Amino acid sequence: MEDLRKKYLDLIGGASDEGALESLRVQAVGKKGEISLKMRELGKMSPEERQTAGPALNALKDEINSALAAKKAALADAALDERLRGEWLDVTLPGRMRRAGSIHPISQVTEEVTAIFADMGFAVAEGPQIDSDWYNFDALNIPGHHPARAEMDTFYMHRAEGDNRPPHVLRTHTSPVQIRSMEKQGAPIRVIAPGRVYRADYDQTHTPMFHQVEGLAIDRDISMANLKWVLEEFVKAYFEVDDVTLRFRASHFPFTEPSAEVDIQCSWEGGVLRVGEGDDWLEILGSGMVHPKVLENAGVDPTQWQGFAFGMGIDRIAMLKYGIPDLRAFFDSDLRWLRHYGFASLDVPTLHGGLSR
Ligand code: 2U9
Repeated sequence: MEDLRKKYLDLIGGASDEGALESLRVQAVGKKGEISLKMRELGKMSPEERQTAGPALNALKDEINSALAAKKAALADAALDERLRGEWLDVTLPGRMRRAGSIHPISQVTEEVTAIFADMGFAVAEGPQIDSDWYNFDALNIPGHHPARAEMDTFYMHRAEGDNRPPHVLRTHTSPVQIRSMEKQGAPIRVIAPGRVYRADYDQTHTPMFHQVEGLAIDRDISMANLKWVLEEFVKAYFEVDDVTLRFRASHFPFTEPSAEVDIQCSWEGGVLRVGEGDDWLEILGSGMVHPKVLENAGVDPTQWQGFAFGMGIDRIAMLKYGIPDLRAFFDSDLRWLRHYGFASLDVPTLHGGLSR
């Protein structure tokens, strides 16, 4: 009996799963199990023998049943432990960051500029990026022989042999948009024309495609004084300063007379640009009174109307405001650059703390 006890307790202790335990149960205490057979043999025993063997067999049966139940519970615990180990979750891990998209700095600056001029009554005009050489050059008082045509590194559209339609170009400035606006609505007019322009040039400060915003204000008695006020208001609003001095330097453009390049007062200290303080100058735009020939070319009578025009590079003023040193950062599609300047999240950077060169 003791052999039987040891045999089954050992087997139960070594069982590796519930299936093995069930076979052992059948083998030991099942109807035809070893212990049950032994119990049947009780009938053949003498009353004395039966008196000791009976209770001993019952006790053995109970002990084996308890061992089976205990082992079953232990196996279930082990299985649960194993599952928990596999499904372990570290709730202290940082979450998976999702990168948020954001508006491109050129689009953002275009919107800023548009909003500032809208406050001063300028509507937004748009036009084709491929235009005839009339709209891009001749109407703006830049005739075929004019050096400005060569200087602008113009992209010409391909023309098939024998196609004698006038040449078309990728616009080199947004000025043709304003010629079309004047043709359409006549004077008086107050518009800005932001958009893409193209010149065959590529280095640290030039890309073959860049963005301009030009402005035009035509009325009976618009003067350079109005130009000065509008540009001062623009520079203060755009660079978020209370005061700024502008310097008008005499210049020459075929489409304006007189013409002036405009510098803004600034300081460069420790590589940081501050607009509206210091005694340095930063050239940011060109301007002038619209040439009478240009008005005439756009169907506006220059004996009745006059006004100013100006132009500036959006990419350039974006670089200055947000401290981006290389124009190519905008277009090389390397998002790390844009992220570095604060444009790859939904954060909108500001001038606080100055700008780095
Ligand atoms: C019309 C008449 C006149 C627009 C003007 C400039 C001066 C100018 C440059 C600034 C930097 C181009 O992007 S840039 O390289 N522009 O200096 N633009 S006056 O004059 C016009 C425009 C339209 C009908």
